[in-house]
Amino acid sequence: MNVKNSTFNYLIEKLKQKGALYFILVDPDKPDHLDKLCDIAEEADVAAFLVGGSTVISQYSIHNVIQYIKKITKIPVIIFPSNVSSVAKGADAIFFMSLLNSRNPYYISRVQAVAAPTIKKLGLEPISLAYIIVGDGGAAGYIGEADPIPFDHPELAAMYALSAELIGFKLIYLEAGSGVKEPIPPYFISFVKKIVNLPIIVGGGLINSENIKNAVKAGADIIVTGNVMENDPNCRKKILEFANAVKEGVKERKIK
Ligand code: 1GP
Repeated sequence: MNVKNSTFNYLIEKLKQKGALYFILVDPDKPDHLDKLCDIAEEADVAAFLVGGSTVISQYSIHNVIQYIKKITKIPVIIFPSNVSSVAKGADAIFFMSLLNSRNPYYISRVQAVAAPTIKKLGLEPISLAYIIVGDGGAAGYIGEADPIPFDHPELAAMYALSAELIGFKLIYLEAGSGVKEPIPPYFISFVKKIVNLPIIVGGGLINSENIKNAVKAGADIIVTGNVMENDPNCRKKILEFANAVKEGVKERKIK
């Protein structure tokens, strides 16, 4: 892969231009309304599709969803893996992620060792990502055997995020867990943002424009929504609204 043309470089360039980006997460086991999501994504300026989920059943379903998205749109597709079984061909990149606050070394470094040869063989672009689970943590926290960081201790997340930056990770993902009732509060995001220079992805429980705008205002660089689009026949309207909320959040940021 030519470094200049990498998905990571494309995202960083786009982030510089726009100030914040919007990603849509597709669970390959629940690809409802995927046609509608793909149709509207370019108009909404969605920066990437993430494909994955904590309980993904098969490599086959991931591969099918990647192929489907790529037939309809040119938006990059990034695998958001939960295990070795998520490594599939056809994506533009894969988050090569370590769950930093897991209690189990498997999710910190061992699964990465098992997956690395296949990632290399398939020619997937790895984007190193420090995954930090906070708040409820949802299924990701349970499966990943995490010690989720409570919302009243953002300094603990900042310590993990800073260590990730010093190690050389390229992105931070603050994850509240898919479908959780409470998304990451703005003060928590701001605290981490002040400490690290890496782009921060925020996801989990962001279900309306207000949540999204506030997260971006607080310093989130990339917003991810997944669950809220599933089973929603009005998902096209919602995508446009959410993409607009990301733009509004950038305009209202105090620290640019
Ligand atoms: C989950 O952060 C993502 O890994 C998205 O969460 O499904 O709650 O939008 P939602």
